[in-house]
Amino acid sequence: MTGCVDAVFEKALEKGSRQERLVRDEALALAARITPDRLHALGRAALANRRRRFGDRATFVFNMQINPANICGAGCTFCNYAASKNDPHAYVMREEEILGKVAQLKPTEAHIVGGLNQVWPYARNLELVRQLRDQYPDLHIKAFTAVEIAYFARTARKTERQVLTELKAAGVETLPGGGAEIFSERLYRQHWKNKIGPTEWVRLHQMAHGLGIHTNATMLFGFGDTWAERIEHLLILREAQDQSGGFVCFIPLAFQPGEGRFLTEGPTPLETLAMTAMARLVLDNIDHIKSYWPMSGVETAAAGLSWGADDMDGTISEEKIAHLAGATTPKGLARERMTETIRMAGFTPVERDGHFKPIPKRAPEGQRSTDKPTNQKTE
Ligand code: V47
Ligand code: SF4
Repeated sequence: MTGCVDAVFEKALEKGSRQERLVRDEALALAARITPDRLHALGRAALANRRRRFGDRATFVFNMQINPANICGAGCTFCNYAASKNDPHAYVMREEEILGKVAQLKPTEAHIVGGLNQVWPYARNLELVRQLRDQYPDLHIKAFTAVEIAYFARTARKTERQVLTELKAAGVETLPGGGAEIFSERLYRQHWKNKIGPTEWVRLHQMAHGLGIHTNATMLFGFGDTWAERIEHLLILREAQDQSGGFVCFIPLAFQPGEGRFLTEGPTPLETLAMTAMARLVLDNIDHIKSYWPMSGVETAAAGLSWGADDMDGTISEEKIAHLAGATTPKGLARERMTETIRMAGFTPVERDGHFKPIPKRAPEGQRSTDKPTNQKTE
């Protein structure tokens, strides 16, 4: 029996390293048994696959996360970010504060998500997007999870299609991948039953793709999920992508246990690396895999580049979701620290825009006399 599983595992690695599609049994065989030898083999196959696609380049974006308010009553068991109105860690940002931070940082991308609340209802969020677009025509606005889109539609008495269309017209270019959690009805009932579940999440992303809005996809793991459920998530996503084609990037999110909750530990670094490698091998039709450092840790995220990831997300500036759940990583990384981290991992750092396109290297301050585009290559 073991020999048979090993043969399927070997075949899966061979096909995966060549960017060929794994059949279901091969995908499941990747996670059938975790041993040191298998872990190394997974990493090697995923590295070969990402090298075929990206060589030794690893991208990052100069971005900031904007979370207008953390008030939310959905009660997802894993979330430490959400607060009730009177909680000590509840906060509500004002428009001027948000616009001021953008003016100060001038990021390439703004990643905007918040809680489900009426302090920042749909109309206010829509207006924020309009103002950002108006003041920063080049800013890439990646905003609102499928969970928020569903909530906006319900509370503003509009269809989800209307909400997506209006947001796009106002300036939203892509949707982030949050709220997917893990595509398991078992875990949905246990952990986030007050918001949309897997089927609705996929439906809304496919609706966005139909409207020309590209999206990301996440998977939360390490909070009581099984390896089989993780692989199932990847297979569902792969099938959805075959149908609608608008997923740009997949981001595995390592669970942060926070304090006094149902688990005391999140996934180990090796588990996170194995998950990254499996995503690279199974998701043959999604180009980018992110190593998300606020949740995995900077070193594990950098190692993830050798386990199939090609992107480190961004400099972020002020991460809140992982940090309110006890993450000990920095809240943001300076550009220099990001490029240094990528170099230390053996890759060539490339700064990108919100669509994963390399952007020309900026000349240092004081040397921008011409301000004209140059033919200078990115690293
Ligand atoms: O949906 C909540 C997760 C997500 C915890 O699209 C937690 O580029 C770990 O989706 N431990 C929001 N995870 C973050 C997100 C994201 C992040 C970076 C980039 C992109 C992108 C998307 O964070 C939520 C939920 O799944 N989350 N609590 C926790 N304790
Ligand atoms: Fe609210 Fe999102 Fe936290 Fe769930 S994960 S409680 S929807 S902020």
